[in-house]
Amino acid sequence: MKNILVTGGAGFIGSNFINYLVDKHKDWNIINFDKLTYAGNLENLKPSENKENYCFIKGDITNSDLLEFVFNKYEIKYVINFAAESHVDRSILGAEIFVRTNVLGTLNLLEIAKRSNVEKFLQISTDEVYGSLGTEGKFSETTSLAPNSPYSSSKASADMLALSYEHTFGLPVVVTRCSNNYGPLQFPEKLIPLMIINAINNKKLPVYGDGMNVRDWIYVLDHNKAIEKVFENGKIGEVYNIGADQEMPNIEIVKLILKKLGKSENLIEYVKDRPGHDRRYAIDSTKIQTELNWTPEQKFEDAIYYTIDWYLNNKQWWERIISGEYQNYYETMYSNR
Ligand code: NAD
Ligand code: TDX
Repeated sequence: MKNILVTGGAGFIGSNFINYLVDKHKDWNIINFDKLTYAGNLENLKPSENKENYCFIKGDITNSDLLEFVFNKYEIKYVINFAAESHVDRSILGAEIFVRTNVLGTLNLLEIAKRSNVEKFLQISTDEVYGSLGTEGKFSETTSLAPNSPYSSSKASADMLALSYEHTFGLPVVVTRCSNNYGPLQFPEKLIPLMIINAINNKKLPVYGDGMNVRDWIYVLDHNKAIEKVFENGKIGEVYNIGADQEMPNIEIVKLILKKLGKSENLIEYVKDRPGHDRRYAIDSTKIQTELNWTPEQKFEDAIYYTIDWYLNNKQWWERIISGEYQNYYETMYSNR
């Protein structure tokens, strides 16, 4: 059995990762360690919760004592670190928790992983560490880091710390940097779920600036299949970019969502731009494609429709979140334990 600590496994990408892998790799014992912030949701893990090779522990990656206990108790030899504060707009409102979780939390994990002789430490990072592009070019693994938001700065710091632990102490670290994800279970603060839910509810769709900022989109399952490849075969000390070559200006996505839902474009509202808003991201993923034989399978035009249908068919999931009821429920449940 491989005992794998998956941090942040109750969030969007982490829960999709666990639900995808728990049956596929029965010899992977998945210990999901998550603080259950506003973004963590145990309901995401319904397909996994009764599996023998899965368990959940509520905890904060900045808590050394608890992590030390978990590493010893479960004889952790592998770490996949998804845990993070992940929303750029929130980092503009308050950066401190981003530094605490994304930087100090990652450092804490690295220290304990070093002491525990971990055999692989996979740091889940983002293309935002490279900064912003003009109309031409793509980010490669050798592009200099130039993060612009408190969020991306905290993620870049975490990347650098992780790689420094490989260089200095020989901790077997690998880093992935992925583009914007979309799909089921994404928290409704991010562009695609927010726009789908507002359109369903006939509320205004707030488009920042001129709507021409470009993101490079990847379906969450394609990202997770890439992480699986890197976890199994990625070379120690290396960085792998992950992307699906699907660049889209925000406004085109918003219009596509409205069209699919049969709603009027009058719902679009151009609002004040995000401060320091990165103009364009585009990922060159040649390295993972050639070295690890990974290719994205989903086309944006198909998977966006599947995603819209998922939100249409899972209203209860997001209604509980936007009403705040769900978070209160779990806080109460855990404080009573
Ligand atoms: P998310 O916000 O949906 O989930 C984050 C999870 O981490 C939540 O379950 C939360 O409870 C948990 N968490 C937060 N602070 C914690 C702490 N101190 N200790 C333990 N758990 C904590 O985020 P996501 O979109 O699933 O992103 C997951 C990872 O992937 C992040 O590291 C993010 O930077 C990275 N990433 C995201 C995208 C994207 O498009 N969403 C793209 C590239 C990389
Ligand atoms: O209401 C909105 N209106 C709007 O125009 C929101 C929430 C976003 N936007 C724009 C800002 C961006 O140009 O849409 C684009 C996408 O925004 P987000 O969904 O907030 O994602 P982004 O800022 O690109 O960051 C995401 O991708 C990289 C994730 O949140 C990060 O965790 C990941 O690292």
